[in-house]
Amino acid sequence: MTHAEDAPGSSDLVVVANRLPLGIDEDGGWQRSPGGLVTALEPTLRAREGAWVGWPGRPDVEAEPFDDDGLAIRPVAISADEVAEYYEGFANATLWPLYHDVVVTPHFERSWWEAYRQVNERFADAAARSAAQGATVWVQDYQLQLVPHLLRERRPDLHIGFFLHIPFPPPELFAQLPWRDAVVEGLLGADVIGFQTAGGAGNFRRVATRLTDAEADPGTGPETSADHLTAPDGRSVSVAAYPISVDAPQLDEMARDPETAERAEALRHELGDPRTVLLGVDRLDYTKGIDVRLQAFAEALRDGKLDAGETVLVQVATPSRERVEHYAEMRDKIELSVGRINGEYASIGRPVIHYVHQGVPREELVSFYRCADVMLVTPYRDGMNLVAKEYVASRSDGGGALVLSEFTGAADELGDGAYLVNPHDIHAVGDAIVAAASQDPEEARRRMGLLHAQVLEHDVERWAARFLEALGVSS
Ligand code: ADQ
Repeated sequence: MTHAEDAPGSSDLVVVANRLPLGIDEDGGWQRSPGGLVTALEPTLRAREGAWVGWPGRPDVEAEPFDDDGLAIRPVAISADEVAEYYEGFANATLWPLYHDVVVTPHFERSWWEAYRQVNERFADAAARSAAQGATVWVQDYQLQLVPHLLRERRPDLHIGFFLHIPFPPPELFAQLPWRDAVVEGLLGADVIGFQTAGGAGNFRRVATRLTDAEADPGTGPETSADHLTAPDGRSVSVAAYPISVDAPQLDEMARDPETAERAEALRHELGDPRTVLLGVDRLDYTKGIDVRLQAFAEALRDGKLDAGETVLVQVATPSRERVEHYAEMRDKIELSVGRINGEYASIGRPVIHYVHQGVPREELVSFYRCADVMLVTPYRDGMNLVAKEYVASRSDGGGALVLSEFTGAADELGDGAYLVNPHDIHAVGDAIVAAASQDPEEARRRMGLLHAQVLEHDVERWAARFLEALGVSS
């Protein structure tokens, strides 16, 4: 890593995201934090002298811009108060619950909104300084919804894209937001606005045409299906679904490694060689429906549909947003349920639920996927859900089964091979788990074959290429 020699304003492609692809650790050193987004965008960014604008992940750090192997890193500083108000407050206690069907009650606080606006201004300034004349800027996610408009005010020459990783709610829920007009205006600053699903894109079109003077383009269909809007300032804005995915070829390769199969077998042995292994992998978030699957599992044991001596549920939950009130409460509830169910159905040395409140390294995660007979993905609402796609990408062996909530974005693409469930219908979730655990091997292979092929063809690289193409960047 060397300090940037480039003057600001030289990048032809700029990604703006809440977090940088590198984070500052406790000792002040830079650490890579590789995620799907980074993997998908890095080659294109490096090929185009790209820049990444984002927060290094620690409050009150004023880091200098630098060049990381051809990628310009442009850190944005966020103070401890702003972390509390912009990030934990407005992003994660206002927008997150509001956009996830109000699963918990959103808090509306004017001071949080002010902080959100201020931090969005700072990101827009940093993006404006990084982008070359006529460059393309791709803004990511709900933390930065005001950036497209703020950036257009500063730099009308830019091509601006925005992608929302979480659901966009229907107008009836979005209307609760006291600052709804400003958020819609913020998003309409983009040339291309991407959503995970056609449903999210339709919701946004309805919101935009109801709350602003934006109009659905005549000739491209009714307001819910037209893929272009005319913004109040007369610009044409494309609004469409770009379902995100995973690095499927890499997962497929990792899963085919004989060491993965060995580790999967060892895991099963460590679990007591049960007949059926059920698996949940999530950030510990109240939208993920971890409570749903625990309850459905407990009911199936109670009703004798699953045998406690032959079935084990492994729940791996990554710690998440622990300073946000609803998260701490939910963690307590889940841990109470795990204790109760084990108290009821486990025997000494043989728990029925193995609960881990930790992140797991990627290789280990793939071994878990290979070990699981049934993957449980039961969110109340989820933009996409990458765990579902990672699981099926890892099952080139044709084994396993996916129980999938119909309220995930992934259900739009994986509905044919998965056991789709309504997470509000606990009884139906239990029945789906039982059906998936006892499926006929031939039928199982047919279903998994469909799922695996779908995700291998529609991987994250294709997602990024499609979005950038819509913005006029060819890969
Ligand atoms: P998330 O809400 O974080 O993402 P998800 O799509 O499931 O949800 O991605 C979670 C990622 O974290 C996966 O890659 C998974 O492997 C990893 N992970 C989870 N628990 C883990 C553990 N214990 N150990 C290691 N890794 C773990 C948001 C939206 C989603 C959308 C994504 C991408 O909420 O709907 O799919 O962005 O757009």
